[in-house]
Amino acid sequence: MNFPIRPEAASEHAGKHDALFYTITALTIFFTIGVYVAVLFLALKYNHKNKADRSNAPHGNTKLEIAWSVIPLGMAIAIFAWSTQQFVDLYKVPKDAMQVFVIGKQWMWQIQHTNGIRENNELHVPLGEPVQLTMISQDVIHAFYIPEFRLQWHVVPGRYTSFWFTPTKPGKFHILCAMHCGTQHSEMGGYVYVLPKKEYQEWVAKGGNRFIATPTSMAQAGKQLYERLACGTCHGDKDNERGTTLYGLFGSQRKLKDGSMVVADNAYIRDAIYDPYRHLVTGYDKTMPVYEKSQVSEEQILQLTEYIKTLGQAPATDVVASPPIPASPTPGAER
Ligand code: HEC
Ligand SMILES: [Cu+2]
Repeated sequence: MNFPIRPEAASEHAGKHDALFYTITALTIFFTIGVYVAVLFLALKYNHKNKADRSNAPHGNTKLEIAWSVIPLGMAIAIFAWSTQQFVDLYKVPKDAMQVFVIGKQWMWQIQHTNGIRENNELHVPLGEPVQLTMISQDVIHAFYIPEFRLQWHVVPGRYTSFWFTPTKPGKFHILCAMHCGTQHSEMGGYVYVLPKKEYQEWVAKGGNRFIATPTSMAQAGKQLYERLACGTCHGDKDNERGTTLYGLFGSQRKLKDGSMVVADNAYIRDAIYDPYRHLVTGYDKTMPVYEKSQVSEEQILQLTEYIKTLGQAPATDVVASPPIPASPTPGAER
């Protein structure tokens, strides 16, 4: 029987989400029917025209009252625990999740893969592999919504948001914007294409939709930008008086001037470029230039970040100013 109450379920999360949804719905229907049947039955039975036996009416029943308090309470707590667990799962991103970046703007979704492939309003992903989206908006608040995956997340200006999924069915699924974002909000959508692994690799090999056989990877694009903007005049192999070294920066703990510690993640690096004085590194002053969005776009920030991620340890000798970038890994291919 095909009676679609909800869209097709096409991600690992969707199956779990549906189980919760149907359980809550079934419980609600069960109790609603139970209550209404009882109301109707009693209303008819004790209608004033009926000669029902009204002697010995019960006054209070402690056991019954405890039961109808404790059982629903237990059920509510169980549903709370179950849904909390699903919510927490959304924050447990698998370590090997493929990284994809999404920029929302009025009125389209720009998608960038680490290997340099770009798509607009389309997202190609391999079947059965975890994918993490890191998203930001260039203008107003949007929300990235894939109904078949049962996932929706806000995409806001000024900060990254993120969610992940594992597609469980090949096919074409909707991408919608779920936040009213202006005149053409309703047209801000597209499709996720879930391809079996081999087809996905072929898609990557032919350079995505635009047939660019060797797209410049995000890290390579970031490196070119880093050189063009001369970030290296201050950031070298070691901390120096002009700036800190960016080697080994990503994921490390940074000690700030105000004494606090933060982890250098995507957001930290974005701030460091757009709003550097918000968190000055201890020992440094307000000397890093503030870059405007007209100089470095959100997309370029992501590319610079990908480049900085490739900067592992500083080279042993200080001859090499900027290290060669390893050939861009094909997402999905290394597994
Ligand atoms: C005029 C020198 C100068 C230039 C040019 C410069 N920076 Fe900086 N940068 C600094 C200084 C000084 C700091 C440390 C103080 C601070 O946190 O702002 C810093 C901090 C940073 C940090 C945080 C590093 C840490 O150790 O936690 C990042 C990331 C960064 N810069 C990236 C860049 C990028 C990318 C560029 C090029 C677009 C750039 N910088 C250009 C001087 C510079
Ligand atoms: Cu939108």
